[in-house]
Amino acid sequence: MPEMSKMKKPDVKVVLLGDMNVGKTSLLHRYTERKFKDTISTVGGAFYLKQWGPYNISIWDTAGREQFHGLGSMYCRGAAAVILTYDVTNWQSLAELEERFLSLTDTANHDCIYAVVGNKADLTDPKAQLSRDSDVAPEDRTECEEDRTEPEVLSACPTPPASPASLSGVMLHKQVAPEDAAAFYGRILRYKGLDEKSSLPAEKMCFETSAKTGYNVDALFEALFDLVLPSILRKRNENQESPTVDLEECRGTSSKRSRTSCC
Ligand SMILES: Nc1nc2c(ncn2[C@@H]2O[C@H](COP(=O)(O)OP(=O)(O)OP(=O)(O)O)[C@@H](O)[C@H]2O)c(=O)[nH]1
Ligand SMILES: [Mg+2]
Repeated sequence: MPEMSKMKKPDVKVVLLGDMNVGKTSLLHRYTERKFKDTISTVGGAFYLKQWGPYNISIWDTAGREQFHGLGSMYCRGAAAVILTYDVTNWQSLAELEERFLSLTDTANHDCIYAVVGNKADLTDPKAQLSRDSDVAPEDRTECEEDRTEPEVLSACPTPPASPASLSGVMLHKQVAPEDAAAFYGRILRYKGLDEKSSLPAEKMCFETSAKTGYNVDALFEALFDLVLPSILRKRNENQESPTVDLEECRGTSSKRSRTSCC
């Protein structure tokens, strides 16, 4: 984890939430490092600071394991966007979002934006096996191209433990349909007491991604960053509008305060 004291202050916070093994860390690696690499189950949480134009966005990766559940609401405190992540091959991972994770977002900003993201789409959807990243790292691009054209070469590639099906070219059954994700998004809005008509629509806020191939990963993060811009600008305005401190006056006030507080 980078050392906060040496870093610029984040303007806004985006949090990845979801059950263990859905691919939260892999999504963050894919976006920030342009790579799909081996992961170990996250302990606690970690963040990455993304420079987005003149703004600094902290992206928080959280642990999905039950034992770290209590930390989730702490990580969501003050979040401008939450990415509720599930695995398209695992129905239970969507159910868990509703049962265990949604309530953790109670500490997020009142105008927090919610994205519902079905990861591992490469396992169920041939189009997600093709990378959509314009700037996938060259070593990864070779791997993706091999995926598509030379399946026999793949046995020589390192096999991520949770994705043998995609490597063998066999598609898995998709357990969560886009309509299920959209229905869940509708329930998030109701849980938050938001009016569906004046909120961002499900078609804009539900994504299917593949951290493995990069499919839709940039689109997800960039759409969210665009949507949190108003939050950033408002926060910056609030900071600018806060009155400058007159030290003399301040001294006067503090001495007055100390007098009043003195018995
Ligand atoms: N096929 C495929 N496998 C993936 C994808 N994303 C992640 N995986 C695999 O799924 C497993 C879990 O990925 P992680 O990124 O560690 O999952 P996580 O959600 O961070 O899990 P926790 O840290 O325990 O909460 C790993 O074996 C990954 O290689 C994906 O898009 N496609
Ligand atoms: Mg993780």
